[in-house]
Amino acid sequence: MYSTSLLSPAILFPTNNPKPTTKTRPKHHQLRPRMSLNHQTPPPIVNPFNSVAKLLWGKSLPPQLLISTVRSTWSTAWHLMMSQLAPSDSSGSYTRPTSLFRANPNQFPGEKAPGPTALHLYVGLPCPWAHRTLIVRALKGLEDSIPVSIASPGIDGSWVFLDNNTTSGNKLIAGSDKANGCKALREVYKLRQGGYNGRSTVPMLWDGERKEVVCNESYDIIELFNSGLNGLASNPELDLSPPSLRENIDEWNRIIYPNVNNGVYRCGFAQSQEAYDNAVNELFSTLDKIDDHLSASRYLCGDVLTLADICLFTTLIRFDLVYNVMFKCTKKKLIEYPNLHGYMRDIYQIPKVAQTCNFEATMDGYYKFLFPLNPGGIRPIMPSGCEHEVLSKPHNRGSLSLDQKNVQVYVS
Ligand SMILES: N[C@@H](CCC(=O)N[C@@H](CS)C(=O)NCC(=O)O)C(=O)O
Repeated sequence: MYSTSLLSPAILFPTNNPKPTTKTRPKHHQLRPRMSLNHQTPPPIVNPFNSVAKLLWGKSLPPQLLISTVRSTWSTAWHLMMSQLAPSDSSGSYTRPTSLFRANPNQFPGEKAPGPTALHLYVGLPCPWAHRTLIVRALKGLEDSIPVSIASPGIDGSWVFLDNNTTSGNKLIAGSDKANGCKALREVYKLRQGGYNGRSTVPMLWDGERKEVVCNESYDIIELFNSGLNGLASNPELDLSPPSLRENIDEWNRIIYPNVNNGVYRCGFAQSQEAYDNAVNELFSTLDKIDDHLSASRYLCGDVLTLADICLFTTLIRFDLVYNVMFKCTKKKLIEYPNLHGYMRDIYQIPKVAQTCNFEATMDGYYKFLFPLNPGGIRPIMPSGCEHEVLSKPHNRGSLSLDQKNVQVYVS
């Protein structure tokens, strides 16, 4: 929509390199055998902006008026695009839209229980909220009963499906809509009775029998997967939200959701310095506290992995990969937190969890498709600390468990 070439360094800093002549050509070029009598040196690529810039202001910087005009045009365009991408309040703080379709773990009692494959899960791999549902689905052994379609970000940032149906071992990759054959997620939302014209977000749980959106709120979906569909699960004994810990889990969620899960978005989507300062300070003071807590506790609620850990994990695993750089969560890298990093590796190494992580898709999703935050679309190199090999290193957190067990997750 907006040409970023207006701001390209070529315009701001036009180069004045002499065109190569026969004299300046490197020797190996002169000696290259001629392939054809008609062979001609290809004409140098002329950037018309460079020529105009050279004509207008030569070697100096563009006139101040031009810079300030481009700057205020870009800033207006940026605010306009951000207001669509990330609605904010009057202070410039990001306010996440609420999800419209809610569910509860008792949604499908007795006779209402869906048959296998009546439910279908829609996700996108970069999305931390969708990632929660993939992990709980895997740990509960719901993969066969609840198939998944994986969307990828389209050019306008909305979720679309790809034609290909290739697989990559047991690694999850984006593909087509296996339930409804739609080209875009918004078309699936519209299939429901009464249609829909709100935001088409992932994760989304679809009921193929009723042709209805069951839920598009990640926490509701993971609660439902944890305890509301045990008849379909191959690992029904696993309880990631046992009644004895429920209060403790809620307490952690009340801290983690605003300051960490949504906190990184509050940093990245802030539209004023004040909004960013508040968000970033709250984020890092919360991470400091959690790191401290994890020095003596294997998981957030003690020795048992819970839904609160899954929710924290999907933000932590993206931290150094994207949030640290792109969302300006720069005070520290996650790898600098010894307890948090070990804790993240501990969860990453639980069987089936690593397969739900696709780092390339995650980096692409943020750096290439959140246009207003990275207009050049350049994807930085993967930080070495985020490689699978590093995440697979021993975490030694078993010693923090009272019973010294490895982990109380039994994967079928
Ligand atoms: N509160 C929702 C948030 C979901 C959400 O924001 N998903 C993003 C991807 S990370 C999305 O699909 N955005 C598309 C849009 O807003 O149009 C949840 O936890 O499920």
